[in-house]
Amino acid sequence: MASIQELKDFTQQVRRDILRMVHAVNSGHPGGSLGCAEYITVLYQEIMKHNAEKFDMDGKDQDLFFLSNGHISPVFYSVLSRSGYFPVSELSTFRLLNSRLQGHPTTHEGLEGIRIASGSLGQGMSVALGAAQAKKLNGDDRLVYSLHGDGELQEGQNWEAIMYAAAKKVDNYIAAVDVNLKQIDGTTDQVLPMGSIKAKFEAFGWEVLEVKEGNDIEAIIAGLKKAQSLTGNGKPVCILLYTEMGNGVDFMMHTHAWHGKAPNDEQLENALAQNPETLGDY
Ligand SMILES: Cc1ncc(C[n+]2csc(CCOP(=O)(O)OP(=O)(O)O)c2C)c(N)n1
Ligand SMILES: [Mg+2]
Repeated sequence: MASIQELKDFTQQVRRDILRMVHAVNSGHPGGSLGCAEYITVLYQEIMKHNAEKFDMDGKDQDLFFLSNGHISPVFYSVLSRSGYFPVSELSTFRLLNSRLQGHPTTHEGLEGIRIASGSLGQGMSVALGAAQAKKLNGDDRLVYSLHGDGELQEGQNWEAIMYAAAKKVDNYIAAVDVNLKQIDGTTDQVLPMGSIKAKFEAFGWEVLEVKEGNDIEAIIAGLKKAQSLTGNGKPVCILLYTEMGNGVDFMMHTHAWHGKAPNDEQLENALAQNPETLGDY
């Protein structure tokens, strides 16, 4: 078990990695990545039972995580590497030709920790549900986790999966939605208002809980423990995680502008000064 301070330090280094990765290639998605840094850190460092040293695609007797909003790959790659899946130095190859760290995660490069290609939004829940059902069929009592963007919920395939999960009582599954109220071109309300996401999941038969402080490590741990306690009761579980896009870098917060834009040299320097090194840069 890591201390809260250790988890905060880990997250701060993850923020640096995200910023440096996208800056180096002048492309990628820092906004959502920064917003989800605490959540993915807590999952891999505190909550999931997983084995970084012996990665295989099946993940039998391990908890599985599927990143559906694949554009936030920088945060995923950073947490995976710093959790021991692959060398941290490989973060320097982000988005380069022939790199295993493509802009959106893919499987055929064999990067340890990646079990699905994602980035074409809306598909991750369907895959996660298949994995969760496979665990049940195999008598494997570990859990499946996934993460989705709020804008991503506008993709129709999600609602087919949400309906299926409840109908088939996939209760070994915890899906989280990154509710930052923003997406590529503006607020979710400007692009396509969805009304109450909570009411919608509930209407489909899910157990829903909210983590109002989605960038607070302790609130996330409490939310995930509560979610775990709700599994096994015949219903899939949804966590609505209220985050701040661009969290931890003052000029990237409260705007959708950094959804998919890299900082320039000066902006990088400013952003890194707000997030001093904790575990060592790659
Ligand atoms: C099927 C599909 N349509 C469109 C896109 C382009 N796209 C990439 S990210 C994004 C916005 C997603 O919003 P959200 O899930 O809220 O992510 P956030 O901006 O909060 O990181 C869109 C439309 C895509 N990747 N896949
Ligand atoms: Mg969003």
